[in-house]
Amino acid sequence: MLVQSPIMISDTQPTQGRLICVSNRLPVTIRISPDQPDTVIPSAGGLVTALAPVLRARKGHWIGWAGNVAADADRVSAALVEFSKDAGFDLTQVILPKDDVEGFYLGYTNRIIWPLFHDLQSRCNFDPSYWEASQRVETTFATVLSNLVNSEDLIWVHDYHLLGLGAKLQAKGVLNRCAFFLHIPFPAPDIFLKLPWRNEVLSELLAYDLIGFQTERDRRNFLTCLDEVLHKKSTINGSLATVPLVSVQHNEKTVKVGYYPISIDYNEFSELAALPEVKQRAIEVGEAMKVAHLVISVDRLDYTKGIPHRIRAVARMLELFPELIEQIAFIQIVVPSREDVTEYRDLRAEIEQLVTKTNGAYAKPGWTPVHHFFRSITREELVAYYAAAEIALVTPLKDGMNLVAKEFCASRPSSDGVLVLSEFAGAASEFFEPALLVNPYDIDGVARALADAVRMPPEERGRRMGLLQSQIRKYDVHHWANAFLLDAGWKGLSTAQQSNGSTIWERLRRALSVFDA
Ligand code: ADQ
Repeated sequence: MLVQSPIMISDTQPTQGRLICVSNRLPVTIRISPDQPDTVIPSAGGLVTALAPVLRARKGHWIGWAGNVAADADRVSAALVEFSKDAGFDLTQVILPKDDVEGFYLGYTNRIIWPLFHDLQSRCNFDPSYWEASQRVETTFATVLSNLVNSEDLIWVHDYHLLGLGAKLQAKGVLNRCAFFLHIPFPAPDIFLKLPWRNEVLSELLAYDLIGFQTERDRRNFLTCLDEVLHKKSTINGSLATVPLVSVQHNEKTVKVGYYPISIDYNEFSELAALPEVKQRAIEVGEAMKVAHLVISVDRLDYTKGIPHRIRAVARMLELFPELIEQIAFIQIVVPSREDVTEYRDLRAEIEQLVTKTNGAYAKPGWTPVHHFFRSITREELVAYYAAAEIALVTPLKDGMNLVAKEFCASRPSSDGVLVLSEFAGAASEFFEPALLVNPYDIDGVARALADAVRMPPEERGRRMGLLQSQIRKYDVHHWANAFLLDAGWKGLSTAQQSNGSTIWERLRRALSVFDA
């Protein structure tokens, strides 16, 4: 369900076009079946929660591929029109031929950009046909957009699938204000330089008016690559780390480059955690586990999330700290993802083997150390698990942000609990003081951090969790959307939203990581 947000829209909105969001996938899934009515299932992620009210207020538009085969295009369009009436904004599908879906989605995005941008270049396959498919798909997106934008509309492109869309739009004569946000990390130059199309990708990115990254580190990597590959320098006054927005001159225009750590709808999670049925479910989960210390991890099935490393660390903890045997249990919840990609099927098998091996070595009658669920669960159930656990183990090998770290903190029934966090998650740039930071490749280090989390005195846990919660409550997903839209020159924000988008000083303070509890 699309969730109404508390964002207020100003009564006196300046004249301005629509907000057009573009992402690879639409924020809905359409089930087409021969003998049942077609159904539209909205995604319930933070991005939709943040953007839906802004889109609704401006009769906005969301453009993307629906995930269906081209033959179902007419039925998909009809379902989207019907859905748009209730959603309050329009949705338009981009129809992609099967060959392009394979070359673009399975090839370009899954075998080139995703692994490369997560520092896993050995998993890349730089097949030129994948790049060619990406160019065709971006051009198809640009054609759809060029047929529906008005000159005053702001176009906001999301994520690594569509790095070059801004340039394809320009080539079609679409001269609208156009902004881009990268949800995943941007790699350091020695990794990015492996990309055979590095010049093209960087030049095409400069077609956007605003480019947003998750963290200052990602932006620094991008600016260094620009300098090394295209010999383009940014204009900054002061130290890069403390300047929220820098400029790059390109083709007589100014491109703004900023960083905007994405977040969650804090209130949605904390309110769910306060529901009597969710509290009851959390108690049931806790009682069923029959241990003093419950540890939780929640991930999409992905090799960047470090799930095998993490299970090895749990096994190592039991080896190094045998006093924790029968005292601690670890729940790993994995949501199936990209099951059409071989690597993901192999990863699932590897995880299942490691779980079996660990349980085989340590389980005792009435106690199992590792519980592994391979399925998607409802938001309520997820919050109940977060609330039941004492420690969250969030150890991706690399991650743009990692929303699970924030969801765990927002779902705590009180200011208690410990976040053990990978230093390679974007969230670590915000939480390096109150979280226990670990190197996910350091199995002994993660094992010791878990034992430290168990032994941490209650006052210390309360202090740290209090800091985490106040930070996430203040800089929620609405703050993220407002800050980005403000820098993108979007005039449809109310005064309250603009100040929620934060002043330069507030963002500076945040960049310097001064926490206020
Ligand atoms: P993801 O790689 O998908 O996102 P993440 O930020 O952790 O990673 O978000 C995963 C989402 O899936 C969370 O909201 C979580 O609750 C949900 N989820 C996971 N397992 C689930 C399960 N079994 N059942 C139900 N829900 C489950 C990309 C980037 C991240 C970045 C986000 C947002 O890779 O780095 O934080 O985009 O920008």
